[in-house]
Amino acid sequence: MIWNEPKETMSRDQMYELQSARLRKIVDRVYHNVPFYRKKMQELDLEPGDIKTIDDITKLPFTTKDDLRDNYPFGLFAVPKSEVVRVHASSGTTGKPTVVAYSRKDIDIFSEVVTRALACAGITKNDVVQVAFGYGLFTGGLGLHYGAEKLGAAVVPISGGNTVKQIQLLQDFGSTVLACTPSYAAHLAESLEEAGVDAKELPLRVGIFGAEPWTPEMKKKIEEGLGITAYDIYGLSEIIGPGVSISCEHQIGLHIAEDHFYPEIINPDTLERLPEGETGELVFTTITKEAMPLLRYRTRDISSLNYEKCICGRTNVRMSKIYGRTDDMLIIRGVNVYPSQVESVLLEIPEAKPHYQLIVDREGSLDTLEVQVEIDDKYFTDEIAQLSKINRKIKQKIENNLGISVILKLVEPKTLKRSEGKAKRVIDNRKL
Ligand code: DLL
Repeated sequence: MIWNEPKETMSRDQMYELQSARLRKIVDRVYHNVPFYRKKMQELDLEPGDIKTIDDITKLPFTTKDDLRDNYPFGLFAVPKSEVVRVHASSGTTGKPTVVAYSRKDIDIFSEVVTRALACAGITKNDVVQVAFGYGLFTGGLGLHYGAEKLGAAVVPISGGNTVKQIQLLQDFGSTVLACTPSYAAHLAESLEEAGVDAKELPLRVGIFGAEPWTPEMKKKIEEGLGITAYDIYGLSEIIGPGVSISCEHQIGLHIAEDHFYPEIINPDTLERLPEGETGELVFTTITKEAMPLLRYRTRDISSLNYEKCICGRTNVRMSKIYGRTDDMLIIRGVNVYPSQVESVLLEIPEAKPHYQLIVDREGSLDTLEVQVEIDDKYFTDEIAQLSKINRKIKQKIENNLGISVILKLVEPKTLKRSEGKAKRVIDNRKL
């Protein structure tokens, strides 16, 4: 179902007009209300009047996560603090968290875009939505919560973790929708099996998964394990949270709520804007945000854009599934490696579980990559010869895919730490 037909099926010309009008307004607001942006624009010799259509967006300055940190906590607010009704924050691995703020209207838009996303995944007021994203400063829990409520569905706000309880509620409440990170969904599928519960017997039918990269192979595995159809929901706190985009039933890219979040793809090195279809760094401008609008925010996520009308009837631009982040990419002995490549390989090997960890180190001047992989219970044995054979097989497949040699370490079933939220796949000891 299309929740907001006028906004999700408007012609490209109408969208152009709408985005242009909204951009003019937001640029004027940040210029007058946010000293950081006024300074940046003045440095570029720009005035609000120079921005006439959405095409003029390329004249505007970029915003980075460092800019948010430098203005911690409230330096980028475009409204008085009294207009702020909620804040969220992302923890970040180093230093201070980044803070984002919402006015009442921002919160309404947040709910609206999540509602659109859930409707896009075929969810209706008759569904029971188990929200297993974390509630708190993270935007996942509350974001899905209010979107599902607005849709009229019954929300089960269990938050992340507590797997035994998750399983109990899936059974007792008959949840039809599960919302969580894909890594936690994979863990739940396994836990159900261990508990002797046949997931296919449960009323569960749809998964809303996101907040971290996951491969198409992982999607298939989770769909089979839980007996559901999985949808890919994308978003980031700086822009609003979940609901920036979602895949539809045709699963060819994720529809962006572009009447609120204007996307661009740039070359991360030259910062040049790339044409439709090319892969690069995704950049968003929040064209309706009140409390903390951001101009050309560099997400570090790698994607591409497709403006063709979708078979589902939506005209909103689609972004391709996120392959990884520019800062996820490891450079090992000069070769670019993404954790998702390892995931794809492991999911094709029956002896391996998709639970893995990459440990990067440096011996002398040489980088090393250790891949720790959990062996499937069914293949676990005390026989060293058998284990070495499996080890060689996995090592070779990974090396063929990555194009570099790796140290492969098989670990016993269930020894790698399971994530309840975003999985941490890489430990890079070179930075220590
Ligand atoms: O992860 C918001 C969210 C919550 C999205 C629940 C989806 C579901 P942050 O914590 O700020 O916000 O992290 C944002 O997570 O820049 C991506 O790198 C990654 N990410 C989010 N969704 C996806 C996805 C939330 N569907 C960062 N696929 C983003 C791949 C994703 N990566």
